[in-house]
Amino acid sequence: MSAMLLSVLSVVVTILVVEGGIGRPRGVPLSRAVLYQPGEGNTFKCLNTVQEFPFEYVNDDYCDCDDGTDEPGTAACPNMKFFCQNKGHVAEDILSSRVNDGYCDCCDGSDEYQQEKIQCTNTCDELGRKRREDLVREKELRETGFNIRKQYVEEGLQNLQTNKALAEELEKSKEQMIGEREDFEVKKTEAESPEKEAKEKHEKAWEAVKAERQAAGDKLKAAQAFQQLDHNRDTFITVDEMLSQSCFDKNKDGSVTVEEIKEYLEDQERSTEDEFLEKIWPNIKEIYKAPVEESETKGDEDMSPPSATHTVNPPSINPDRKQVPPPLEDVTEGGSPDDFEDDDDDDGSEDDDEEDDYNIPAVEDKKAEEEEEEKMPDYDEETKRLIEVADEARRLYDEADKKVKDVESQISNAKKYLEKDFGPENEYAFLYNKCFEYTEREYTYKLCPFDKASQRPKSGGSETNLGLWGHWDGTSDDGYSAQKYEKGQNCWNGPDRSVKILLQCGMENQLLSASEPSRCEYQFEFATPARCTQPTPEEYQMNYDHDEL
Ligand code: MAN
Repeated sequence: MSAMLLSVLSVVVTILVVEGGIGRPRGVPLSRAVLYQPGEGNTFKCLNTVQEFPFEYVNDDYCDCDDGTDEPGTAACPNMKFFCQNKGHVAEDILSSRVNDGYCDCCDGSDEYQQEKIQCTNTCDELGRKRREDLVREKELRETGFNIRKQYVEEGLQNLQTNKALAEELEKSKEQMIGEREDFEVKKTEAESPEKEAKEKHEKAWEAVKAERQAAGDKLKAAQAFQQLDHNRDTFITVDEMLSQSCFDKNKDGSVTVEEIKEYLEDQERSTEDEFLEKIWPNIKEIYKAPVEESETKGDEDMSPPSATHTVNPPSINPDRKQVPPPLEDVTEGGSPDDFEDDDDDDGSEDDDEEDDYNIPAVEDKKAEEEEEEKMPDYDEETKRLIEVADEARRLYDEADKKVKDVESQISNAKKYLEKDFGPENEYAFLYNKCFEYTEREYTYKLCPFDKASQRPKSGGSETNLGLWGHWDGTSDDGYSAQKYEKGQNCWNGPDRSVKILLQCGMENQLLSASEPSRCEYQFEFATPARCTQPTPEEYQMNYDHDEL
């Protein structure tokens, strides 16, 4: 260091702050003042090296010590700290490069002591006052929150015990209910067996009646067909008579040939009625079309009566008339023919039938009647009684089964509750089964703690699942400071949606914010009294004159 510089500095620089009886150079906190006392021969020993300089070198604006400790109050040594006492507010260390840089960094302005550059106003009292007010508010908030948290802890514990006891109790009643259900099941089986037997008997009888009716109907059709084909009424059906019926054009070449007819006629020239019914009708019944039907299909313009060669309708038979055979007598073993009595007024009156042909409502009535005929008749009284008994047994069984299922679901809910980690003192249990919403510009976000998180567009539309409860996700020393909801709806070309919830102390449970820092990875801020810890006196001591940092 030059002699001239030394002489200037010896006058100007080593400004000592004197406090509590111990002097200390500028920029040194009280706690380190003792390290800056002049040594033997008025020297300064660098704090981390063996170097030793005259004490005037301290804060002479020239970096002498390799560790920079000789310049606590200037910007001469790089990367050092300057201590602002900030009396009235909070003391702090600033980077030494900010000393005398023309900006006021310390609220007491102590970093800008070369007043020719800038004159700083001391704002520490004002800032300190504001901070004290903030701290008072924060302390109150924490105290209030903490008191609420205490209630949550109590309730959490109670709920835990209640659920435990409930689960045990429900398990017991479940056993009993299962026993009851078994009893009802036996009774049900006992009641269903005779019911099934009786119903089957009835249904079998009905099937037999239907089969019989069908056979009778078929026979009737065959007889009608015979009469329709026997144009000359000589009681035979001949190849010629059949040739005029286009339905027998087997190869569909547009003309009916003798060969085709003979195939149907079993290689005969003609057939008697008996033979027709037994052998020929089975050959043609699928393709046979009554002449009257053929003429009907030609269209409405053809209203003339069918020609004698083509269609001969025996007056005694109405082709539309479905003949219902008389009630069957004891068609199956144990059958109850009475059940199947036909209500049809089957007196064979031709007048009535002919009237029906030209009377549309009557045709509709007939249709309804036919539909009715297709329906199985009611069960007999005894079967009905057995069904009633079985219905009652089924009802009782279903009721018992529902009770078991209900109790199982209650047990599962209680267990789900017991398995959840609601915090070190169950203080978060209070939030279970509750949901909270937050609406921002585009979406309404919803959080149901320990269950799920979701997002709904404000403009309408369906809810998007952002994730299901996953785990606590705080820091290693404060694991309960955050939660993670994961495996939400997959993001197109991205991850499954997930949410991190940052918890903070608040007097109320409230979803404070929701954001999407990365696509489909959301972050919520949630305030809850459950997160409030008790304020300690140290945290809120209002002595701001301390200079420890
Ligand atoms: C939806 C929302 C958004 C998300 C996109 C991703 O619009 O879930 O939050 O970023 O999908 O495509």
